[in-house]
Amino acid sequence: MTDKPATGRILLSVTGMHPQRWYELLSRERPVVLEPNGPEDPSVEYAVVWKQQPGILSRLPNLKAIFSLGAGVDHIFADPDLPDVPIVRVVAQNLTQYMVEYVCWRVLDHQRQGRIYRTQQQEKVWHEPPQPPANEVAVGIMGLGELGGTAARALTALGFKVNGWSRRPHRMEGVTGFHGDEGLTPFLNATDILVVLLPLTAATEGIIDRSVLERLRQEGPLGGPCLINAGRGPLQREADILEALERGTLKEASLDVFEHEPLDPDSPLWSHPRVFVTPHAAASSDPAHLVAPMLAQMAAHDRGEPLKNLVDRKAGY
Ligand code: NDP
Ligand code: OXD
Repeated sequence: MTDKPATGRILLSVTGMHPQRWYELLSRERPVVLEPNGPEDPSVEYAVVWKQQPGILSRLPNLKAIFSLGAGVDHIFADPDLPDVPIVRVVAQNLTQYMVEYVCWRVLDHQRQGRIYRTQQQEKVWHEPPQPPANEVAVGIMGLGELGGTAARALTALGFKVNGWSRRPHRMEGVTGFHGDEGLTPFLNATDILVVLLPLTAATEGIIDRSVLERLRQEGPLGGPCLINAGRGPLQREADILEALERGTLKEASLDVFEHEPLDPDSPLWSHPRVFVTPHAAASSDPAHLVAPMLAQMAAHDRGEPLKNLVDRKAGY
């Protein structure tokens, strides 16, 4: 007989991120393992994962739910042997706040000509380039969910014109809403700074391609459209971004995520003068903020209460 603890075990399966702090905080309330005990481990009831080892979750016959260490869950769906249990993703005030800061920082940098000033400073040039005010600049946010929706509110508060594009229709004060395939072209045509906060799904993979970049407003007040991608790297076609920068259909880009991470040292994006690179750091998951709500959800679920922030498996996010 397997000795099953009174409180079910947690399997912590993490790659590309250090598990230590998650392990320490989770184990304060429940036993945590990093590997199932044998080919089938009935003692594990919850899994907490980031890019879990493929197949590992199918070895847990008593698994009740999977918790993602991030807001995105594409890393979970990459597993071909994913068991059919609820998936909970991160929705947390501190993660949303980080993302809103990142988006506002990058939008303001593009609007206020940050790149030009950085170059001028190196060359000791005293010159004021044209500075269109926020209310003349339209920011278009692809993905109006927890992160995109909150960023939209912050940008309207800063005075920007804000457009949003989502799968289903949304009504948000101060935001012009577009949705679905038919809404994409009018949304892009009305956008000077495109902010991508979509999840990576079968429907969104590769969406930021040449055809999308060409449909952005070319005659806007910034002298050309700008792209900010903080969603997922495989949403974008990097060759198309580089080509659009060369052709001038794209003025500048701020990229936090990449088709392959870490970004290859040979990628021309690193040294492109009109690309700003950050290492998938727009909104990091902080165990100090995220572990307590995860453990609380596990306890509530054990008492028969419903799980919150569930992923829609059919939609893939
Ligand atoms: P949500 O699930 O709350 O929102 C997703 C939004 O995308 C929704 O508005 C949804 O539309 C829209 N959407 C999904 N599929 C489509 C589609 N096919 N066409 C049009 N719109 C679509 O996610 P979050 O806001 O919490 O997170 C978004 C993403 O941000 C994550 O999936 C993750 O990839 C990324 N992320 C990146 C981080 C980083 O550090 N770079 C940190 C955290 C997250 P609808 O509202 O109609 O459902
Ligand atoms: C996330 C991320 O999905 O950090 O939370 O990318």
